[in-house]
Amino acid sequence: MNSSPLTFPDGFLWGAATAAYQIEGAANEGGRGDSIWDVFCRVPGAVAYGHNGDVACDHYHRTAEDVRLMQDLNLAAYRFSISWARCMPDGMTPNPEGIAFYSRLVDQLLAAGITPWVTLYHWDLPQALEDKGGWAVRETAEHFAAFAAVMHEALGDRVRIWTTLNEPWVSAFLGYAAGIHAPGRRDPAAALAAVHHLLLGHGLAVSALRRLDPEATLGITLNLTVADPADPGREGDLDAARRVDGQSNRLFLDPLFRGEYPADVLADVAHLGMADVVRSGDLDIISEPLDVLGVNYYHGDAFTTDPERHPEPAGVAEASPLVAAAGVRQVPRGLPVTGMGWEIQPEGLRRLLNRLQREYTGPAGVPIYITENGAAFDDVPDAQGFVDDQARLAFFDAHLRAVHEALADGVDVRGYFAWSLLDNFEWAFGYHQRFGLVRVDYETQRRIPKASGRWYARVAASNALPTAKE
Ligand code: IFM
Repeated sequence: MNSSPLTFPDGFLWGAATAAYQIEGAANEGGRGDSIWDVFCRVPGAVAYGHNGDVACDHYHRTAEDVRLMQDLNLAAYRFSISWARCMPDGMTPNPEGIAFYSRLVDQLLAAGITPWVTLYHWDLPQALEDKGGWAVRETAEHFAAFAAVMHEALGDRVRIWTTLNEPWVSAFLGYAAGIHAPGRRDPAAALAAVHHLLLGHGLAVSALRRLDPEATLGITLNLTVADPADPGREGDLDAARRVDGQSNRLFLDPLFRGEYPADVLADVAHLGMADVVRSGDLDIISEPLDVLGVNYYHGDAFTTDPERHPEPAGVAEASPLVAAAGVRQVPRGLPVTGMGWEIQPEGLRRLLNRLQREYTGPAGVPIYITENGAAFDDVPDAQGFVDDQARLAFFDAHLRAVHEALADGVDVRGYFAWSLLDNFEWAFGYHQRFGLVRVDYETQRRIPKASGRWYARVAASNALPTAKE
C-alpha cells in the first residue's frame, strides 16, 4: 500500500451499493410477484448450489439494523435498487404494499442523514413481462417508463437522485445471449434487441422523470471495461480489443452521448437484425441529456484471436457470444485475481475515467460517479465472525488511488460507492462469492463489519485515504 495520505475534493460522496434481489429476501411477501430471477433460480443447475434470493440477507425485515450499519460505516449515501415485481407484480399494476417498503426505507435513510440513491432496474424484470417477450420487445421499454413514473410519484418528494438501469450490458448479453443470467435465453438476435429496448426504456424513463421533476438528478450506470490487445503489434489482437470495446463500452456510450450506434459494431452484428428494431426518433430519446454517468468498474482484460495464445474463450469473451463467435479470446496477463478470477487492474480505472472524460462525459459536461467497485475473496472469519480481509482492503485502496489520480488528471469524478454494503446473492455464483464490507452469517443473519468495512468508514469520515500506518 502507498504511504501518503490522499484527500478527496470537498463534497466527494462516499457510499455503498446493493441491489434488491441480492439482499431483500421476502420473495413471497407483501404481494410481490415473481421476477425473472425467481424463475431462473428454479431451473436446475442455473445457479450454483441451487441458491436463490428467497431469503438472501433478509434485508426486507432488517432495514432498521442495516441503516444503523450504514451509519456506523459513515456512509453519506446508499445506492439501492427497487424490485419492480415487488412494486408492480405484473409489471404494470401498482402494489401499494410493495411501494410502501421503499418509502419506509427512504424515510429511515433520511432520518439517519444518508442520501438515498435509487436504481430503478438492477436485472429483475417481472416474469409477467418476460412472458410477453421481455427486453427483446419494445413494449417492455414503455412499461419501464411507466414504472419509473409510479416510483417517482411515491418517492420523488424525498429521492433526488435516480439511476434508470444498472449495467444493461449484463441484462442483454448475459441474460439473452449467454443464458447464464435470467431469463437464461441463448439468442444473440434477442440480446441485441434487448440492448436497444433497454436503452430506449432508459430514454423514455428519463423523459418521463424530467417532465415530472425538472430538478431531479438523472443518470444511468454502465459496467465499463478497458480492453487491450494482448499483442499490440498483432492485427487480430487489435481487432479483438476493438470488438470487446465496441460491445462492452461504445454500444452503450455512443447512443447515450452521441445519439448513434457505433458503425463498426453495427457492421459486426449486421446479420442479427438489430437495425430492424431501431425506429426513427429512438436515438433522440436515448440521448436525452444526462445529469450523471454511473461507472461500475471491476477489471479490464487483454484479448487475442490467436488460438495458440489461449485455447478457449474466457471471461468477458465467453460471456458475450457475439464476441466469442468472432474467435476472440481473453489472455490472462499474470496479474493477481479476485475470487471471481477477475484480474486486479486499478490502473485500468484511471485510463477508463480519462477516456470517458475526453470522449464522452467531458464534452457533455456530465460528472461521473463510481457507482460500483469492489472484490470477492475467500473470507475466513475468526471465532467471533470477524474477517480480517486485507486483500479486499488493498483492492479498495488501490482503486481509490486510481480515482484520485484521475481527479488530478482533471476527470470530474464526484463520488464512490463500494460494492457491496453486505455479502449477498452473487447471481449465478449463489452465496459463495462475498463482496461485502460487512460479513453476513447466512445461518443467523448476523452482520459483522470486516476490516475493509472499518477502514472504509475511516476513509469516508476523513474524506481521505489513510497512510499505510493508520
Ligand atoms: O454483484 C454484482 C452487481 O449486482 C452488479 N455489478 C457487479 C457485481 C459483482 O459481480
